[in-house]
Amino acid sequence: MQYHNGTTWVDVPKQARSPAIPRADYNHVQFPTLTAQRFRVVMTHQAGHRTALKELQVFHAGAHAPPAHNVAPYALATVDPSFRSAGQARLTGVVKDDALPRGTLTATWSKVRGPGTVIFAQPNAPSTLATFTEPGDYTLKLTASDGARSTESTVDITAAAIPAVVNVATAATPTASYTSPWEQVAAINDGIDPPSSNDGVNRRWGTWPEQGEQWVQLEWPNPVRVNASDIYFFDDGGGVRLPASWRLQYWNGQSFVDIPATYDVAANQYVHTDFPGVTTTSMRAVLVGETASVGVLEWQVHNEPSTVDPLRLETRQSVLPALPATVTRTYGDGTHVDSPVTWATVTVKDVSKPGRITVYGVTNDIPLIVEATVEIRRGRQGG
Ligand SMILES: [Ca+2]
Ligand SMILES: [Ca+2]
Repeated sequence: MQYHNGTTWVDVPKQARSPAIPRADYNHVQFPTLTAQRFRVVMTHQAGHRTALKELQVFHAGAHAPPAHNVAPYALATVDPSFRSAGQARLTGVVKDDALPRGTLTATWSKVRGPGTVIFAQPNAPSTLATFTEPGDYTLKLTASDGARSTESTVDITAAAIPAVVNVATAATPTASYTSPWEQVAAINDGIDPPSSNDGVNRRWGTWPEQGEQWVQLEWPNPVRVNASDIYFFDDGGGVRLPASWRLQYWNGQSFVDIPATYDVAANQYVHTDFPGVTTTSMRAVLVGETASVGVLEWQVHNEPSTVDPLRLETRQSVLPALPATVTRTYGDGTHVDSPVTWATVTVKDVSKPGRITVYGVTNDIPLIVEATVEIRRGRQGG
């Protein structure tokens, strides 16, 4: 709660809240009597959400307000069960506070136990991506702090090893030549395995009533090198049928180019296609409907396995190492592709003594664990 003191907005002093932590519907705030013409409620959104207010009532209750106490923040560590990427977890934490004592609230993810290193994409965001450098059982901790008091919540995660080949489609942005208003192009790479080509449960991409040549497209923020596809066609037995023919295309930097391959057509299963590896930022599946419209329920695109050479870096005692923003992947045919990398957090304490430490990172888009050996030399800068 804030009021306008004639010059500026200031916090209403000594707010006693019931409940202390915000909840849906009724929230009661008592405070010593004050005189003002303008009151307002200042709300901080939960990460990834928005806030709405249904009703605000302000009273002169005539009663003494109870004393205001700083209540420790609320913290809940959870994972998104629908996120399926081996060796990684989508953390979906919740932190809340009574805005006392200073209106600040921080969230911090850390590892409690587990066989490997945990790389948090954003260690200070309640919702973030965690990557596990080794398979096994982990316990992660979300700490919420208001500057004076803190609360911890833990979550247990069993991590699998990161496979060399993954479905990179889920990291791409989908678009299409046309989408029926009641269908969704986001259906093509949402990671849901369809129960049949006439899926009446999950969202779908379809082009009814458009016929002829239609396409769906995947676009990646950084180049990927891929050599296989699994596509599950939509066929409702009516206006949307299997394509008469289809083909894959890739963006060569100037235009979409047909990929030579054998293109099978089948209902109620993934149709697998191997093709010569291409390095690209975008692919299209072009479907031709001769007497009906076409559609796709799910489209997977698989990368070629790649390696990243271990890095060797140097730093001085108590100076954070300059970890590179990108690393170079090498594919079997000798192709090199630069990939952005997220590094595990390195603190000044980690490099406080001369010696050697290993810092782990994970490449974005196609996850691959990267290892940097950092040699810590004696003496401070200039020493
Ligand atoms: Ca508090
Ligand atoms: Ca789907």
